[in-house]
Amino acid sequence: MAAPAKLAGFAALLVAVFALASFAGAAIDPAPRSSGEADVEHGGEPAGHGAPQPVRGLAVADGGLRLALDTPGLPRGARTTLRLRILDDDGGAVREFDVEHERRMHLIVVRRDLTGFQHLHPRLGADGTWSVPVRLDEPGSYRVLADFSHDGTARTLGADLRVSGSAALQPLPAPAPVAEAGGGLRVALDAPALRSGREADLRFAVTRGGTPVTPQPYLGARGHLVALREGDLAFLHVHPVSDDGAAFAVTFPSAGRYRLFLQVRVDGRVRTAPFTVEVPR
Ligand SMILES: [Cu+2]
Repeated sequence: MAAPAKLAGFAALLVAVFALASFAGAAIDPAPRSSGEADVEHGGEPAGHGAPQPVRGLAVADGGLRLALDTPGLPRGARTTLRLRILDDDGGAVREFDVEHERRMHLIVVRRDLTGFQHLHPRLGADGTWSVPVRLDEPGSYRVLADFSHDGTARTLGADLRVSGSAALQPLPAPAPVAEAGGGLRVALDAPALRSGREADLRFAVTRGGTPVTPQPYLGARGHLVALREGDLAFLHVHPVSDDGAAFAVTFPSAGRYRLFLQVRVDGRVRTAPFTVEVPR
């Protein structure tokens, strides 16, 4: 009589153990399953040369390197320090990084609903630990994207970071051709004829009070663009296509919505203009 109940209990326990293992696996699995478009072979051709990978940042480990956050979570609303390391196959911290866009590491922190975007530049300690002050005001699950180049290969590894509390997740704002960047700055986006799988030129124009503003150099250019896909926060390869830094080439790998974060420096301060774009089939 008790057998089925026992079996059911055992099954429930198994499920619980499996769920726990899966959770731990998601957090520390050194070899996560690549999915679809992220699963691009590096082969002998380093990314960043030749055909760029269409998306990056979906995997916590790739190409023999792993992103290890010091802690899986951070406290809410407090100035704290985010620490991470890039580990090699032997578990040792990588200390040699190439300079890209004037920095050896670009760190994007953004909540899963694409709010709370931050672009940070951590400092590398002698032991291979990167650290940067950060403050996360809203609870929820965040994505940490570490963008760097090692041995001539550009990589973006991603890991989840949680801030405890009940998160009021926001819907993605509707697509709009103009965004406020703060400080009275408006940025207009000209994105003609977007098609999935096709490279698009995105052109930005910054104005204040209707007058064109020329941004100051920031990270070796007049602007910096980060493009993330709604749904999985895939990190798109973006490169500037004009000397004035007002245009970027992006290939949207699939139909759907993306969030663009254009960053410009004006009056010595970096401002961020966020845009939603919808890419048709
Ligand atoms: Cu950066």
